[in-house]
Amino acid sequence: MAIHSTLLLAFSALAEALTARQASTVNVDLSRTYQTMDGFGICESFQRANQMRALSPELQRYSLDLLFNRTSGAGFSILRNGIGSSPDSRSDHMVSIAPKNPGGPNAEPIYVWDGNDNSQVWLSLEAVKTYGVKTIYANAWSAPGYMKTNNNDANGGTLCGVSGARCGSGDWRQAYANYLVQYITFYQNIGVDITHLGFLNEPELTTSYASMRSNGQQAADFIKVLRPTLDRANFTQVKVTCCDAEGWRHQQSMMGGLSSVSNMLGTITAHSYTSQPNFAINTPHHVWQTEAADLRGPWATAFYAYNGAGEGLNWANQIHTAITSGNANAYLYWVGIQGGATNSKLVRISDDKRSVIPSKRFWAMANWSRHVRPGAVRVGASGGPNGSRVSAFKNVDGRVAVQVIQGGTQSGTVTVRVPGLVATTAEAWITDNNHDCDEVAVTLAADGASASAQVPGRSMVTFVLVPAA
Ligand SMILES: *C1O[C@H](CO)[C@@H](O)[C@H](O)[C@H]1NC(C)=O
Ligand SMILES: *[C@@H]1O[C@H](CO)[C@@H](O)[C@H](O)[C@H]1NC(C)=O
Ligand SMILES: *[C@@H]1O[C@H](CO)[C@@H](O)[C@H](O)[C@H]1NC(C)=O
Ligand SMILES: *[C@@H]1O[C@H](CO)[C@@H](O)[C@H](O)[C@H]1NC(C)=O
Repeated sequence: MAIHSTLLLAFSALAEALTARQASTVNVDLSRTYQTMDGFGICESFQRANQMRALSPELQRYSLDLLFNRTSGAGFSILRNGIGSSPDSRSDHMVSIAPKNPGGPNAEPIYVWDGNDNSQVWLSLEAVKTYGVKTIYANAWSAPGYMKTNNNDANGGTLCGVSGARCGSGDWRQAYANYLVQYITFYQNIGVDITHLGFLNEPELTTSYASMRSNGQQAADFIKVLRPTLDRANFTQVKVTCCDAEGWRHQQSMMGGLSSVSNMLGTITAHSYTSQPNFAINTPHHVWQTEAADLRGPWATAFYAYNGAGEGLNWANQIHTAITSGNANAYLYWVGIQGGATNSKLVRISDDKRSVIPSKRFWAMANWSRHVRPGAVRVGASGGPNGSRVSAFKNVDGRVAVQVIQGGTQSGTVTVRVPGLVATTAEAWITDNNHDCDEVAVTLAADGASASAQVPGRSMVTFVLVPAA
């Protein structure tokens, strides 16, 4: 009996070993094209950029490299900044550029620009000037309190003047549009071009911090004023975003109300908290997943332990879903770098502020961001090892990047085939429990149309096939 079960165990271990090492092929179809990517990014609003800036010069540079460097970090291509609405800078408040009510919507506004904007000016200048980031998304969580029905930039309330929001002080839509244009003018003056402008954040939610309610129709009522105001100020290239809803489904529900201003809209934006980006929002515009995070923590650094909410493999898969099922053109995590014990950020500043610790979530996202550059077109990809998910992109420079996320335990040789491509070099990069975007051995076939590398279980491997220049 004892011998029998030992034999059985040995046999099943052998069978597992046999199935666990299998060769497989990923077939890439360059003629099947999907969305064009705008990039990957993070946010350092609510004074998080101040935390980065307070680090020692060495850690500051290390942090900036982690976020924006394409060879040593994630090479993020989108920075989302917060446009302040608060009357003060207490706690983590973002102070408004017009903190005082000038007396009414038609009174001359009293702008106060400190040139710092909670260190977001510093961060934006580094991103743009040092690392060549081209996409800066400025996003307001609320209008200043005096422009709203509740006379407070926090606790919900609605912009005075949109449907169903009448205020004794009048219609503040034009004043709010002027205010947003003034904010991006301050940035233009220091050499930072804001490319995307949002005026709402999670508008279905009332919170104790900056928040403003809006439905789709009310958002349209404001966009009708904002778009021409931007155009008159020569900001014709700046794209108006809407609406950073808390979940993908809620954003879909706002699309009907926005239909009358579709030609004034630039980019549709939504978060992943109350519903996942696992279907395509019905719109002709680009769609960005602008905020996702495991908000509860506790701080996790593993790529794979038990598929916990903060683990790298989990996030590699979430990004895959947003891009391949949600048709997202961009993917942003909530915070890039800050202190504290939750997974609301990708990289943690230690409590003694003497170290900066990237999680595997960070490296998983780096895997996407480094190789899927702005302008890359998603192309057909199928096959791959059992248990894996695959995707492929053709970059503007001709490089083909193929992601193999092996969520299962099977290990083996994976061959990526790209008929029609003649690559002269190939690279492969692995992220797993033991690697952070490390280069692995890869074999390029003589015809330049396929490359092979080992893909271990519970890993993400990115293949890059580089055609002749
Ligand atoms: C993804 O990140 C990991 C680090 O965790 C790294 O080893 C791997 O090479 C990266 N993959 C790509 C495609 O960059
Ligand atoms: C990015 O990192 C590499 C490697 O550490 C370094 O050589 C390069 O100067 C960095 N790039 C920038 C723009 O700082
Ligand atoms: C916008 O550009 C036009 C043409 O270059 C110029 O005449 C006008 O003064 C500009 N307006 C503003 C507000 O900068
Ligand atoms: C794929 O993996 C699943 C479990 O992960 C297993 O049940 C199935 O037999 C495997 N298929 C092949 C073809 O290996």
